[in-house]
Amino acid sequence: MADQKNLLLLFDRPIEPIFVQKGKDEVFDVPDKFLTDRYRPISNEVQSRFAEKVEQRIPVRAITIPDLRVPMSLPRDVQFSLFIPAHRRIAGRLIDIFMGASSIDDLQSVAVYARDRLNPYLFNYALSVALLHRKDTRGLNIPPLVLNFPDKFVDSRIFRQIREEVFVVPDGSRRPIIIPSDYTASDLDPEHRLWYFREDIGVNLHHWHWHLVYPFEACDRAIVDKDRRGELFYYMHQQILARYNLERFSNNLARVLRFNNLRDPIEEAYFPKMDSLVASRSWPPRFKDTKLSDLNRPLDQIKMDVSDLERWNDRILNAIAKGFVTDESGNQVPLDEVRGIDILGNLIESSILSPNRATYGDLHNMGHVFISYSHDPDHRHLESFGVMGDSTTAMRDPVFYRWHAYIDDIFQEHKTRLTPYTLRELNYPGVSVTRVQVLSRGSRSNVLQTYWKQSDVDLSGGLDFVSRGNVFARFTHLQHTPFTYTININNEGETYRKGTVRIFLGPKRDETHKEMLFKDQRLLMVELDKFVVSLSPGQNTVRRRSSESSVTIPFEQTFRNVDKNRLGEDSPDELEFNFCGCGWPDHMLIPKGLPEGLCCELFVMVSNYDHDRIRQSWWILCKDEPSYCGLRDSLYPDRRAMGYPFDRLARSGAENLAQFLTPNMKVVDVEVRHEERTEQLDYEN
Ligand code: CUO
Repeated sequence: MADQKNLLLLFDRPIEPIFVQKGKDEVFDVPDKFLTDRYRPISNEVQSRFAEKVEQRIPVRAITIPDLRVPMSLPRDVQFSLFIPAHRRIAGRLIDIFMGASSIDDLQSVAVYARDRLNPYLFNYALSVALLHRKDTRGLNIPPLVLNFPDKFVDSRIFRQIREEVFVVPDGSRRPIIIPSDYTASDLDPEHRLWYFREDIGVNLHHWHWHLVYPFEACDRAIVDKDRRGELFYYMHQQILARYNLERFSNNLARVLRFNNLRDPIEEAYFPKMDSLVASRSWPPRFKDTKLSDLNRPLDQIKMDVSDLERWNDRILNAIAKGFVTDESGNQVPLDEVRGIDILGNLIESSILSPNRATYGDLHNMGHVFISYSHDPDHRHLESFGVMGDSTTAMRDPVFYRWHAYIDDIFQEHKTRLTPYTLRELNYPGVSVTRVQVLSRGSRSNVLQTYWKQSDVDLSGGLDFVSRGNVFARFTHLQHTPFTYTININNEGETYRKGTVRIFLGPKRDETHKEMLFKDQRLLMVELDKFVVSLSPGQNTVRRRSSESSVTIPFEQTFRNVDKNRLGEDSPDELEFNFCGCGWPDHMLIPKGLPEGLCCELFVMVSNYDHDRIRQSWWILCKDEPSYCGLRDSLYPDRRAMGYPFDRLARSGAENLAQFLTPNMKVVDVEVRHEERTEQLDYEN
């Protein structure tokens, strides 16, 4: 029987033919009839040439291959985008084919056959989704995309240097290639101050991974239909915005402006400076003040007007105002406190779970498409889409945040209509938080520190047609000093009680240095952690390390390599690694501070676990509750609305955070100080 781990080798060096050495020392024994027309006539020569030097040959059974005409209709050398409806349908068909293979053996055969015939991005996406959702491949770690498609993450200039290093210097003596840390614009562009957030490899990997775990379209509805996935779409993106806005404050920029008038020129320009290795073309830029135009791109089967977006928007807002959406059969589906946000998430994104795509359309996805084609709306220049057209690259562009601020605003239209939480709902009688402190190594209490750090990522799995061996790229990213929360909680009862500790960080003042009102601040509260505690009667001291956060995954997990950093094979840990593998990168947990300190408020709440608990049909082991990513095959592990207690407006009389507090909550002032230093790596490292 085929080893499921060999499937991961199919991701390796995506443009090199399938029979070329994969991984460290392995080669697929490809049946002759599986070879493409170019290589079949010379199969003996090419196969033996690459098989000679390797240790392990992987047998591939020659089975009857399902009909691949639909996936093959996408050329191999074009960009692939899930936002484009025609591409989604193609991907859905391919996912279906991979899901339908009756065994690992068959899946390997189909994938080996398909690999050199399909668009490499499409192949990577569909196989990743299938491996994440098949029962028999649950333990596999999908390699982070940067390892196989580094061209989607870094400055294209480094590839020439890498080729030289790999060609000239033997493996073992190679030096890491430095990725410039600040290369897409100059300081003339104020938006460029946020380069370290928008262009962070870990941030973009998080977004890629999230959309992999939560596809919005597949022929098999079960792949899409996950517990509260619409709400999670809203919440995860809302949190990205909150984080981005906090970063803007620490860069003396105002909150991001919604892109709500689709006829307005987009002031922000973006020049990605990346080349697609598959399409052999540069990612197109967007110039300042570009406007959206009606789209007519027959090749992508898109003919749509800006007014279509506006119409969908109006219908959605209308539904929110009325408090219900109308499904395809004409039934009214209420947008209530419990299900409303989830329905809206699926409707606005939109996913196939939308109650009525014909009426409410495909607003968020097509917004990405309109923006990403704004430079060539009728394809007269034969240009592909810009970075906004791909969830892997979209977060690099300042307009991503403007678009999502607009999308979030629609969600907030619904949220602000909900009845504010009452004192009774918020309080946990008999439980009070008496003191909160954070301590970071080498700092005063309640001071957090950020600085720059260099790290390496091995790009060898993404470099086609170069010699073997490792080749590292060295990049600079934000980092914070690890810290610990100490929370004193008083349980006035006489028995043990359980509580959910919810920790958020938000700005103390707005961009004009005014103290914030609750209605504004709640949108900027960044979730840092959420965990369950057992409280014995009397005083309890809870200590929690920042690295334990339910929001983040450690650096090694974000950048994990197929061969390295594996947990125990087939252990429950490994089974959940992929879901736990989806998470905000730990190095971006805390926003970059200011040299003089960015004034923030740290909010801690202990809510009654009896009201939060979800009864899972079976318990899955994940390091913690993954706040932004959910749990595989399980319910979201918190009954409360995502973002609770900041997801609604405050009760009347609570104008600011201090007035909002109940005894089971506490706020402390925290400063984030940024030190302008870079923790360098030695060349030997
Ligand atoms: Cu994640 Cu717009 O959804 O990019």
